[in-house]
Amino acid sequence: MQKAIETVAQVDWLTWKPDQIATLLFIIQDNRVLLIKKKRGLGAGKINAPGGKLEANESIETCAMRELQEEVCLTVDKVQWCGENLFQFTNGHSMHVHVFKSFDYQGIEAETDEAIPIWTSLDCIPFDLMWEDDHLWIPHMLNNQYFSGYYILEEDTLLDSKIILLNAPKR
Ligand code: 8OG
Repeated sequence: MQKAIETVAQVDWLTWKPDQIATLLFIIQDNRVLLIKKKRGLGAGKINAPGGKLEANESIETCAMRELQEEVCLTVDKVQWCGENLFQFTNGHSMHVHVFKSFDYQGIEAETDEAIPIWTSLDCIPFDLMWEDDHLWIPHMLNNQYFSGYYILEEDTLLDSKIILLNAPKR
């Protein structure tokens, strides 16, 4: 019988192909970051950053900007790539999430069917209400360290992780 995947080392990440590509976008201004309470989709009920799945014929940057607009009604002109998270779930699902940030935005944030916007002090990010892996990589993003993170999750439970800091952004 094939051994169930429980550790990052069991996956051949060089040939790994995600089922889905998605993005997250952190808007940072005046020592605060814009988070959301997600109302639906994967991770509903959790606090996260705006983001979502890549659509056909869309760049990851466009996806990040579109999801921000759809979820909290804000517009940004450009985004900076910060890192990537490669999630392998034990049920076979896999997702490659590109993380971006932006320091500028236009508009006034508003609640939508998808999310409630929450401006949060950078000192008080509520990691206990977020995905279990977030406390491992969000500090690198806030310290301007590019990263590649590899994770094994059993539904919401993080089984194993490895984070590699990069010398340069991949995008
Ligand atoms: O389209 P939908 O909102 O369902 O896409 C899922 C979103 O959830 C997408 O933005 C990526 C994000 N996401 C995961 N896993 C994790 C995680 O472990 N941490 C964070 N912060 N976001 C995650 O799919």
